[in-house]
Amino acid sequence: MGASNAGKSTLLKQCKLIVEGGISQNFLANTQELIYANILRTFVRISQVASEYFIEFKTIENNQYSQELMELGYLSSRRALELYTDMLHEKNISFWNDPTLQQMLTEPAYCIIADNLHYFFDPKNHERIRPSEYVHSSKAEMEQDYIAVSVSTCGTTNASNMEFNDRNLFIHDFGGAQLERKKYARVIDMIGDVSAMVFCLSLVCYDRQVSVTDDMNQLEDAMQLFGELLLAYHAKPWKWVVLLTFEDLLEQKLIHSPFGKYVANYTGTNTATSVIEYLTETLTKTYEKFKTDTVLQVRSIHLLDTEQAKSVLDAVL
Ligand SMILES: Nc1nc2c(ncn2[C@@H]2O[C@H](COP(=O)(O)OP(=O)(O)OP(=O)(O)O)[C@@H](O)[C@H]2O)c(=O)[nH]1
Ligand SMILES: [Mg+2]
Repeated sequence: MGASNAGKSTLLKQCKLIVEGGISQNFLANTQELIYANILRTFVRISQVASEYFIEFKTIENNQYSQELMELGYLSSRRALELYTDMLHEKNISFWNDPTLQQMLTEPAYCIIADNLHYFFDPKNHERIRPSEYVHSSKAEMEQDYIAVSVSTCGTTNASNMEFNDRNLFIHDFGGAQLERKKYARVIDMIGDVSAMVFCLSLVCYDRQVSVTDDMNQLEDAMQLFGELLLAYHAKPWKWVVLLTFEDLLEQKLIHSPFGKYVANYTGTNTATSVIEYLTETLTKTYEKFKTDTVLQVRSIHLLDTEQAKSVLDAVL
């Protein structure tokens, strides 16, 4: 469980990859269109924000491209695949590298989440994902792409019959959006026996508001959700684990978005170690208000790294 964009579905996908030793072709089949849909939808959103705030990109070409993007409006992933050509990919690389776009990503007020685009436009990947090259990707590369694409979860999705260390795993991945949370109590009642609750909390959400229309801070919202879950379920014999996700992006983010600017009572230094320590302490204090018989496990993680996800599975089981 956890708030939106905290990495819950990513963890579930990593579990599948680890436990089943690979991702089946069925699941991989949609990955390419989802990559293009993730890129284009994010770029449409960036273009809309730029237009709203009268922001100019650095080159005439990128300004023109931004206008074209706005004309696309909402895109299904199938449509994104149809539209996406090698030439469009070139435009996208240039758009991604525009200093104005990069600056916009660091501006919390714009509410733009483009975390997985760092992966797709990484020099290791950006040539490989162009349409004419994609077929040459290895299965391992496609599996990593499958892990990195983003699809917001509606309701819960279940992954059943995963055999791990001779145990049958049944993992429930909950949607983190506010609307989805209303369904939690009913679904948890239906699940019955639960052995562990893994709560994902994004380390890079601290400077974002929940949505354009809700100015609540995302970290505050996630902490509140954690408290509410403990209040409702502390009597259950579950093992509680918190994963502080996006560890790979925290250090870089702190440079332009100091943690203390968004978290009023924070007195630590502006370093990843100190922020992780602070969050661990705060979560532990909340946990200890409700549970004193067990210790809360908190660990920071880069969830796109399969080896790190493996260590979580070992800890939870
Ligand atoms: N760089 C980086 N990206 C991550 C990490 N964890 C998740 N992501 C990316 O973040 C995006 C959102 O992750 P999801 O797992 O879909 O988030 P979720 O918690 O399931 O969100 P909802 O379904 O909306 O509740 C995906 O594109 C992931 O690839 C991480 O540790 N580092
Ligand atoms: Mg999800």
